[in-house]
Amino acid sequence: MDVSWIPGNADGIVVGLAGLLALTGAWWGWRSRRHSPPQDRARGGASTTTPPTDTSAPANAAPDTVRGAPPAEVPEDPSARFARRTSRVGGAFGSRLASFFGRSDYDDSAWDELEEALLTADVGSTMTEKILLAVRARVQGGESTPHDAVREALIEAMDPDADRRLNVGSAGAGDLAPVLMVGVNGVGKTTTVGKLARVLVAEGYSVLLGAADTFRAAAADQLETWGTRVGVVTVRADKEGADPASVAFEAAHAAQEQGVDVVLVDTAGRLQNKAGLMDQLGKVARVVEKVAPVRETLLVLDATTGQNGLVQARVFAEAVPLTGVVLTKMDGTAKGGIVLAVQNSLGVPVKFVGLGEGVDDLAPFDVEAFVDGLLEG
Ligand SMILES: Nc1nc2c(ncn2[C@@H]2O[C@H](COP(=O)(O)OP(=O)(O)O)[C@@H](O)[C@H]2O)c(=O)[nH]1
Ligand SMILES: [Mg+2]
Repeated sequence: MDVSWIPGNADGIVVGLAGLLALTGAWWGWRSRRHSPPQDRARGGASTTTPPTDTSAPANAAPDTVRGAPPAEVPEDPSARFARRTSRVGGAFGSRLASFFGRSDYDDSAWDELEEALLTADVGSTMTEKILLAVRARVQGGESTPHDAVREALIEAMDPDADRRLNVGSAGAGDLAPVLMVGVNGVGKTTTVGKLARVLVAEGYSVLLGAADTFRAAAADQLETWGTRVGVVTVRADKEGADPASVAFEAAHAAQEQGVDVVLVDTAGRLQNKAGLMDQLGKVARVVEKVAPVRETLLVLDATTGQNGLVQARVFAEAVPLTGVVLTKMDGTAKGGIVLAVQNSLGVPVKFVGLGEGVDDLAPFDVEAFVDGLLEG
């Protein structure tokens, strides 16, 4: 999938969505005549929500929504999202840097100022050291201005050549790509599943959600509400405390049977200890693999937790092989430097950033745009 965001301009999206609506309606109509109801297919305590042709509104949905119906709203224009992104991530870091750039003399106190700005932004000590060395060499060697030197050093430190595309194949190919969303409780996994489903649907992918956080019924309700909002089916357990792995399997299995492109599996983060975490996530991944190879395991991290989030991140990285990071709540922190620390520590790229609680508040991570946002403050 190309994560250069939703292609085309707003007009194109409107026309595209109208076409998609018509096609999806026809396809589901054909499917529902051809297949047994999803409840009949569900096994092991998991059930599938009513497909989009059912017009009965779920209890937890807004009154004007139809369960599983294609999205009624048109996604936000990518350029508007981009503007919000760059205006939200700079903040305090940007103003500290502005003071550094405005100096007339680049003596020791200048380098201390830059070091403090980087450390306060959660860049982490290792990366701060590297960036300082690179900036000093460029400025003292007369190669570039302090502004350009910092910009270049930040871009370099963010691994600009890393592949940040989501590995989910082509839209409409029906070659199932399972994506697991992992991370501790409250970081934004369920919200990210919803937003990501929205992006994929807008790009023409067929998507199914799996509610493998079975600790609380409310967790599955929350995911199902997102499914309704973005127009995709959710497979969930009938009861609280069901086996997360069996729900994950049911979701992948239903997606495979229905020729769906991507199954997004939401998992629980309420795990008492590392052994329990490894055991449960490992099991979820293994059962999904029985249906199709897991293409992405995305670790969701709350950017506002700063360096503490890195400790959690390492535990997850030991439990399952990660393929990317989603940094949420970047709208609520001036510590954008955490992106560098996370990548450096885990060795996997940040693929998306969360910029709010809204349906369009997920942006693909773009190194240059991000660094410019940081520098603008
Ligand atoms: N401001 C902000 N809030 C977010 C973002 N992502 C998630 N949240 C909020 O964080 C809270 C926890 O999210 P949830 O998806 O339930 O986390 P989970 O426990 O990991 O599934 C909810 O109130 C979300 O609305 C984000 O990017 N920005
Ligand atoms: Mg959740």
